[in-house]
Amino acid sequence: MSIITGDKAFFKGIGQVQFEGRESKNPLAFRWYEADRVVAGKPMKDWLRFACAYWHSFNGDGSDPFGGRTHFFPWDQSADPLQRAKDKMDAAFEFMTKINLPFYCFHDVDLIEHTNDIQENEKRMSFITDYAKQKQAASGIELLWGTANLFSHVRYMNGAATNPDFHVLTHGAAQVKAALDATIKLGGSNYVFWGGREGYMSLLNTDMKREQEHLAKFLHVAKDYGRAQGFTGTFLIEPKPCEPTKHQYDYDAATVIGFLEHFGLQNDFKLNLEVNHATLAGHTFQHEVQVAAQAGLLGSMDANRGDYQNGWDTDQFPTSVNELAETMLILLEAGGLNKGGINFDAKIRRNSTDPEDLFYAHIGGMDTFARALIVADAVLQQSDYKKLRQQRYQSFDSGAGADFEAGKLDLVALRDYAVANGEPAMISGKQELYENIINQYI
Ligand code: XUL
Ligand code: CO
Repeated sequence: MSIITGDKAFFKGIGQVQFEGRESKNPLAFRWYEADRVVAGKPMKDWLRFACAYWHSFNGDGSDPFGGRTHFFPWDQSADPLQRAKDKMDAAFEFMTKINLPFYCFHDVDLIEHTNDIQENEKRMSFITDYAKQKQAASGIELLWGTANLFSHVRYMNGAATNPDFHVLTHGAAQVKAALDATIKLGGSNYVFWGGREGYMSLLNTDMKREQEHLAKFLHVAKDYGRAQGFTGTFLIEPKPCEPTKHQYDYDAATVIGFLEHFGLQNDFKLNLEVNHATLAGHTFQHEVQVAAQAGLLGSMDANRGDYQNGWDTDQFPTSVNELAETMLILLEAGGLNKGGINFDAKIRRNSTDPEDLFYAHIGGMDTFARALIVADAVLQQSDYKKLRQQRYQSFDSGAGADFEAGKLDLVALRDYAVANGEPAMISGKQELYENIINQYI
């Protein structure tokens, strides 16, 4: 990969970020993320498949509901929207190259500004994806997933695929078609649906059954179109319980799995799980990953964290090795993400206003995941963790317990066993021991 220097550089003075090891004092170096280091049989980069989220890193301007922009970055200065889009893409590829991020993810409107003219938008998408194709070829960076933003435009205030007005639904379809075309053109591994406004603000004005059926039909036609165009990647649904809607239909992993199976979508769709969305649903991220993994529907991850003192989606960069180590245990046992990856759906704070803050944020996130992966692998390889968990269930390994698992015992037989064997002995769950094992390897 060539390093952008001189006048053309947006991140002047920042060179290639390297792995320097645990003792390094260089804030622009990795302490744990060593792309080619082999962990559990394959290089770290293949387990983690990190991606940059275009919207937070290159569109985010620091504004919040209480104040306007605080981030004034040099790639959004041109008066011409096409030139602005190219400048932003130059900045994005410079950043990703310098920090060694192998993938990126986008919404259609992140790549290039959209108008209210569908055909003009299609032309713009074609223009900017031509440019992205060149940038990908020159850098080796790939597209992890594309998606359409069906939640920001005023027309989507009552939803897109679940809008009570069919006309609005068709505009959503036009955007999904163009975003799918773009994803296919750029060789994307996945295509994401996050239904920020696919839900309700009040049940009083909502025919929930009809809206959910519309959502399923919409996903079917999108999937059929993608497959007809030769898309072999995975379609992903990203659960979130609320925000911006009061209740989102893709509430959490279990809800989405039930929906996919009910509407016959489970063979083409998997889940893209996001840390802070899990927390908002009242779950740990580990819980969501486990639910998806055991259903064979673990697709990809959006990495971030919330704030335990408040209840909205703060999209901060991950920093807790302890929490992520628990997630990595599940990921390792599930065999990885296959075509998925770990997308930093996280933003630097409103008052983090220097270009290098974007580097610190991603270095922190990548190092935290790398360290968590190493810890989880050590726990699985070196400790009694797996053995202890397995032993908790040993009463099902033979005898009547095994007969029960094999479906050989009816309710009366179970009752008779209880009578014959009296009161069970107390067996400790040993939670503190398990918690200590994780800490022992950090
Ligand atoms: C919103 C969110 C989205 C999706 C893509 O909470 O996570 O950015 O990841 O639409
Ligand atoms: Co997300």
